[in-house]
Amino acid sequence: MDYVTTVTHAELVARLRAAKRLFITTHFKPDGDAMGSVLALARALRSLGSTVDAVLAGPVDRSIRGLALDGEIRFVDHGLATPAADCDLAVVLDTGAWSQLEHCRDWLKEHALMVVGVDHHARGDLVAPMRIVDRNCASCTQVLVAVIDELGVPFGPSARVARNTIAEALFVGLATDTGWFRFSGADDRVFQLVARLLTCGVDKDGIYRMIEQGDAPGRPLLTGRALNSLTYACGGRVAIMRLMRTDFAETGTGVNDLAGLVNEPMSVREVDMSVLLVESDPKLVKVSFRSKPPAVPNGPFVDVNHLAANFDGGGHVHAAGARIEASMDDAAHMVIEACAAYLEDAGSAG
Ligand SMILES: [Mn+2]
Repeated sequence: MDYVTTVTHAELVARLRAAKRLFITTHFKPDGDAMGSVLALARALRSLGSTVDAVLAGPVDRSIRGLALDGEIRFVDHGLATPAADCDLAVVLDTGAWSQLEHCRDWLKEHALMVVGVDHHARGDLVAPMRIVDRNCASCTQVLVAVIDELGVPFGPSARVARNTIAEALFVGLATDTGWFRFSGADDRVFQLVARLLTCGVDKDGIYRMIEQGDAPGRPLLTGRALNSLTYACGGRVAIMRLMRTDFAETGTGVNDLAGLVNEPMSVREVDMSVLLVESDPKLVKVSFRSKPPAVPNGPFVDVNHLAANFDGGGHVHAAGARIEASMDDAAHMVIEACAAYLEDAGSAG
């Protein structure tokens, strides 16, 4: 079966309304959209009187942790995070991939009829038999807008700036998944939604400062290490950076300090895509792929979702990730080979 919508908004909302004790989660290592999605739906359902266990699993960047008020989110850094025994509905947001849901995968498989999903990714597994998937949305929070509207919950107060609202959570997902409205997914509908959210009192300047200007002191040092490792492949079209475990140790940083670092070489004119290789252990490398949108409307671009699939990874056309079980040198070699093969195919096809 394809990874597509299986229910109407009304049907999904009927399930949400009927539930008394909900479990809401998202992909391991949540980003701004995952966090914003969980927060937005949890706030909406709590405002209707439901009990919500909102769970984020794995490392969460410190820049977005501050979006949640005390007690709003259950952060589970390691191990399992499953619903309580009396849970009557589980909601999975911003992913449909079993590989990203290890913290509750077994529970979800055993209770499939109690699982609903909302997502905007192109690919996914059948985690949630009842799901809304809209790959034309720039963020999962954008998909949730119609769901929360159907629930009848207002996004926030109008005519005054307010923090910790549904509008703020929706805005964060939209802003972070579009690179603050620069990526190709930021179309006219996105800007119309932004206008609506600003009308609901979203403090965009305060959120920008919190999310984008909240780095730890070690982050510029880690960026320096990454840039120092920069090499180019495929005639300069592919930028590749490497970070070893020692780079984190010596700069006092961790995987929570990596947000956006892969984009650094995108400022170079010739670069079409950027790759960041991070040594996780001596035989495991985590890879982030990013690509630029076309230089001209409908022009060619690198589909990194397709590239990442070479390594059992995936994501979006301009942002994807994968894990390679190999040493850093071997992983780098494999990635360069895959990029070269892809660009050669694309060149001959075009
Ligand atoms: Mn997303």
